[in-house]
Amino acid sequence: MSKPKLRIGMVGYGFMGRTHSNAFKSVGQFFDLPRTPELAVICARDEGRANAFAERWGYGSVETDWRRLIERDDVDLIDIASPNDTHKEIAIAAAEAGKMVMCEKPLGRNSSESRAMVEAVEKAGVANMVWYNYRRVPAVTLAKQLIDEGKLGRIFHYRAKFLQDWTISADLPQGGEGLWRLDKAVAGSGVTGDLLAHCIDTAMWLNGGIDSVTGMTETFIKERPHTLTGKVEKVGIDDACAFLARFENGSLATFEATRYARGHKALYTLEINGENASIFWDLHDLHRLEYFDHSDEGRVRGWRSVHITDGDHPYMDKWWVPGLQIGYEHSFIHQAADFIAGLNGEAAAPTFRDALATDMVTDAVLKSAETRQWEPAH
Ligand code: SOE
Repeated sequence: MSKPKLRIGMVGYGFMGRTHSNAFKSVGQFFDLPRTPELAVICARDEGRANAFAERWGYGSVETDWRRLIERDDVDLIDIASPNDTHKEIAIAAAEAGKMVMCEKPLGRNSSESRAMVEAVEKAGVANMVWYNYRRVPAVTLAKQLIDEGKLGRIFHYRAKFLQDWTISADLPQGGEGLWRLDKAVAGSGVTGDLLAHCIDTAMWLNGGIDSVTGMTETFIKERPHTLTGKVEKVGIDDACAFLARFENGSLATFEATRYARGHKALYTLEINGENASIFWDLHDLHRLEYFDHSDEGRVRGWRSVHITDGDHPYMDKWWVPGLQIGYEHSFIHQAADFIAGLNGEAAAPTFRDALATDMVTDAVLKSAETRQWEPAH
């Protein structure tokens, strides 16, 4: 008997529209799922480009107005991969129309937007999820398993950073396609919502809730031409942010993100130090987990670099043969797989409510950068 379809209505065809489309297109080839995803509709304002995207990825049809997309009864799931200022309105309308909703991170531009989105999906009782994809890099999922099994023992330290260098040029404009992340009105914030949100999502998944934070931010380039208005305008986003955090389990943390770390493109690293063991992971080497186990025999004790390619590593039995690694795009495929599997059982995380918790931490970090005080993070 053929499985029921899961008809996807994708909003947005940028970088994230591509990662999400690829996930839904590939997932059924590798995972046994209760429903078969179908790329039903791509929705974007530019009809010509939307048609070209539909042709390339195999979408059945095109809409240029997301309201029309939501009205369609041949779509089950609305996936929001458009800029941050569109998330709230689309997600709430989709939930009210009874659609499942997936949303690119961060959920809202701030926690009050996110809270309204949480209320809408919970009131409607529709399945929902936010694309914090790094949880589903197999090495990171393995870190979660090791921590949950108690292998690290009591955790003392969590350390994360996400470094980039793509906005150093003062000539780079803000706003418009590809550059909306520099426009506060669209993005909500700079590196705090864009990069630290990833670090915080992973951190709270691995190490539990964050109690309080104190942070500092800087905007190195104060004015930039705006692509849409043509005028030189004040830059409202944070170019760099560093913060300290106390977790509810008593561990201490440092977090840093910047787009001004010359030479680094997407250096997301995390390190966790426990009583019995430590873990280190680096996105630039994402198929490895560095692991130090203090219970090893002293003469051979040291950091091991575990190549995460074996069938007993998370997700890896679905891919190739031991020794052959996978990459960035697979984290989205795993997320799509878990979402679809969760439709027939326990809902997969992070839900909108989980992502609201992340936005509450980013709000607290930005607030503390202004107040110069410690701020509660929940
Ligand atoms: C920014 O450059 C960005 O694309 C983020 O928006 C993504 O969420 C991150 O995964 C990679 O960097």
